[in-house]
Amino acid sequence: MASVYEEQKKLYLSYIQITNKDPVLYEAIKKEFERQFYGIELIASENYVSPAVLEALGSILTNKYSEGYPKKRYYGGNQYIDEVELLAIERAKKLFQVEYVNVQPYSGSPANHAVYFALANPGDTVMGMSLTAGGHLTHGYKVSFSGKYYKAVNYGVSKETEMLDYDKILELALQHKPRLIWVGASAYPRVIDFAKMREIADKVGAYLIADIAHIAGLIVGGQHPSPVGYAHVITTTTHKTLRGPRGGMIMTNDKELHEKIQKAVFPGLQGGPHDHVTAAKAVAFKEALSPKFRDYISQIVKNAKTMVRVFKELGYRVITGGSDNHLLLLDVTSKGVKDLAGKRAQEVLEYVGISVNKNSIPFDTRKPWDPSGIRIGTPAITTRGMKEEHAGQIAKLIDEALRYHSDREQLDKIADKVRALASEFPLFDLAWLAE
Ligand code: DSN
Repeated sequence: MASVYEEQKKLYLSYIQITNKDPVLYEAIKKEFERQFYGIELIASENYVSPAVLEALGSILTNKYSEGYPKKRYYGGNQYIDEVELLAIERAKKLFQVEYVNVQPYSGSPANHAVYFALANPGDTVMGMSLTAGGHLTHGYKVSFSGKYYKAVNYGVSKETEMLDYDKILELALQHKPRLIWVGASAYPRVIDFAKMREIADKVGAYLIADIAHIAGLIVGGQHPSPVGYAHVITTTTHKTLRGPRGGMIMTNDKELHEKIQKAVFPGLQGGPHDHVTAAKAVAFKEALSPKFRDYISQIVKNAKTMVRVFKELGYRVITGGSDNHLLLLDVTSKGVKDLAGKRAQEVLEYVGISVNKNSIPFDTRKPWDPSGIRIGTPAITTRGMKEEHAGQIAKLIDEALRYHSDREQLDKIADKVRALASEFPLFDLAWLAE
């Protein structure tokens, strides 16, 4: 019987056979396939798309220019592109239970940029979670456009609980009276209280913008409360827990805000939408509407909780003491292994075939290029079919690799174990094709 690897490789090579005419590119893609197949992917923002999403991304829809919106385009020949975009919009509306959706943003940062462009003027005060506490660059970080063109005030987490401190956020909001308040994070393992954030926004007359890029899949899968009804505007990417193509999206229930956002996306910031990506978004939304997706999302959370438990048993400090979602933050310095912090941990784990990213922890005393922590996410391993027992095994492999980080012989043995575990799980869930 063919191994999982052989079956998957055959399938994948059939996708990329056309690039075989360009051997240099073909080899690079093939090697990346092998890295993905034999490796264990724990970067919390990454995932594996279905073959149907890949097909849509590779479709002839990439050939078309379609500036404008359905039924109101600048160029001719858009009758079928309109069908594709309307399908994506309808499915997104159903999935998130919202009234208005713009599916054209190229990714999360452009989506957020469009919200600033629509609802604030340069120089306005805006508030968002600080990058070091787990926020995103576009929520007002100093090197991003959001920190350069706007007066950004950052909120963080409580020193005791390492969780969002809503009293402090209110205090800051009352003091600075921001026009926009961003809520959402890239490295926050706990539930976000959107209702509380809306109360704060209302007290100062600010727009509340929820950036749900990381937790969009959890929201539609029933594992995190929705910001709908609380946030004035919601932005997301479509490629993280939502498991679609790289892309962005903006949602609202307010017609007036929607009209401003439409103008901000096009012609304000973008040109022609990427119609092949819009099609792939439509595919991903259909998949996310299926009952199977709810099971997938609930397994993501179970896997993250299992890892938390095992790491704690192994003596690590887990930031906030746990996880309610798809990720956890580990203080790798907490075991006291000599010469080990986030940077070395990321490198050594990469050596054994496990991908994570180094990450600052709240109130980190170390620099961002070599912080104290790593961020670990379970969306990708769960797509491959891994369950609690495998999540536990992976946590133990991580611990071994960190403890033996200077012992090449031991690391090679761990790398073999990682490869053996990964090889049992397909990258392509062929069951999606049958549905
Ligand atoms: N780069 C993404 C992440 O890893 O969370 C955020 O945009």
